[in-house]
Amino acid sequence: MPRQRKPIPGVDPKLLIKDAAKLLPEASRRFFLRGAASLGALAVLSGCDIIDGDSSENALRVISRFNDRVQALLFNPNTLAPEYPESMITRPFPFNAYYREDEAPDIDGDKWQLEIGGLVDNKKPWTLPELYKLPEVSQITRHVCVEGWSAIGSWQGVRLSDFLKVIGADTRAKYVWFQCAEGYSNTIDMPTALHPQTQLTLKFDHQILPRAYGFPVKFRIPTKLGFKNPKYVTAMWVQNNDAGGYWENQGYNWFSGL
Ligand SMILES: Nc1nc2c(c(=O)[nH]1)N[C@H]1C(S)=C(S)[C@@H](COP(=O)(O)O)O[C@H]1N2
Ligand SMILES: [Mo]
Repeated sequence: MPRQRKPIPGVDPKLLIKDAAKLLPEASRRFFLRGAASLGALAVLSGCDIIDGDSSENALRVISRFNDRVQALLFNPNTLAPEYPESMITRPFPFNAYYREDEAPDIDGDKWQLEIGGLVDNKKPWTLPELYKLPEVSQITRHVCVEGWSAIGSWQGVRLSDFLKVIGADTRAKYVWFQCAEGYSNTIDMPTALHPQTQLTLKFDHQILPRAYGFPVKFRIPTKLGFKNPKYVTAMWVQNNDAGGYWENQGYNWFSGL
């Protein structure tokens, strides 16, 4: 069961909506921001008026549901999410999950392995020391959560497109599916998996990923909403069927991003 959240003090709904709008496809984003990023503009975009005046969470739900098919068509695999200077990193970076922080998976990194399955040549599982040896990339990007907050974080790890090459993944497959230690899961489309900023993440702010943010491995997908960024990942499958995910199965749209 998802937790009930209180409105977050100090979150400016207008700014949050602007951040979320950056995840919309180019054309609708322009329209949206021209309309002063207002809830009114959202109501027009979504063609409905379920939005109550000051609930940014509802607004984000609408963005999340906003016409899956149109989003998929407009997704530009070369559009980069904005990157920020170190001085803008949100500290402390928020923890979020469908449970409390002290209930987060506490994984033994020595025993953990990343299981690989589906349409790949090499299904050998990966240990942490093996993953730490792969070439590292870094990003400082904004994470936008449908529950009504956004924050800028710093993540390091392996570019997912490089990792898919290393394991001999068939990148003609349609989806990549992630399974997490506590039962969370989600699916992304292959163009998103191959996006240059999509990252198999091993570190936060150049330190080994803390438990709160997904130790030992999360996937950072800055072109997508927060719930498409799985933490505590235990398995990755390359496949042609859409396995959905935790939030997707509760009515959030599947695409949720650029
Ligand atoms: N395994 C797992 N991954 C998850 C979640 C979760 O509950 N379990 N929550 C998602 C949501 S809704 C958000 S906003 C981000 C929060 O990541 P953070 O704790 O690093 O801020 O993780 C996403 N990935
Ligand atoms: Mo989220």
